[in-house]
Amino acid sequence: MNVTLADGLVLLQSRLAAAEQRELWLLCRTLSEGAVPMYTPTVRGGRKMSVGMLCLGKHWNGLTYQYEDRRSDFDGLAVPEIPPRLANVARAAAEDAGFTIQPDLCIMNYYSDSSKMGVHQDKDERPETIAAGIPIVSVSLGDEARFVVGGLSRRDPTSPVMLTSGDVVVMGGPSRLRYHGVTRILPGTAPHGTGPGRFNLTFRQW
Ligand code: MD6
Ligand code: FE
Repeated sequence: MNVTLADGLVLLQSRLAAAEQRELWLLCRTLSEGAVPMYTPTVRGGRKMSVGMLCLGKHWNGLTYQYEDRRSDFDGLAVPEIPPRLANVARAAAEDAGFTIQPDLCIMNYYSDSSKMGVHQDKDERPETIAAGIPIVSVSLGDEARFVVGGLSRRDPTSPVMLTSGDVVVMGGPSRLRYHGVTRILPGTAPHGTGPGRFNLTFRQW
């Protein structure tokens, strides 16, 4: 079921069937344990994030907040391509929400029981992409998460949205720069064949 939460902010509930969730979970786990593995980023200011991260297509550098072809803030390895299977999921979901995206990068984050994501705006993509309202497509797999979404000012109030495995959020148009974050993970809620923990994949057009 598609729920429009605000202009340009669409929640596609149960977008992925159970078998597809399991297939994508396995793909994420395989990628995160591959030759270019998932790692724990240290961000500007020196704090470690509580999530594991693996970028595909382009690497998001947590020290410079810029995208690059090699992980210069970690091990210098070249970034793996986005598997076409994953890019297709993002393109189709965006279309279903009334948007078009050519995803050329994906940030895969792994949440354990205690992981969180502070409230932030996603504004490190090209100014032209952001100005055009080209969306970010977010795919959730595994444990349920309490996602919070606010307005265009950090001071705006936030509302909680529970994201379960197989849900997709499309954030574009006038909602492209909304503040949002993840305040908690609900351990033990992952569907059979996914989990433990949660993968979130955000597909972006640079
Ligand atoms: C998460 N999601 O669900 C974090 N960003 O774990 C995001 O940060 C996000 O869901 C941009 C657009 C949609 C999102
Ligand atoms: Fe985000």
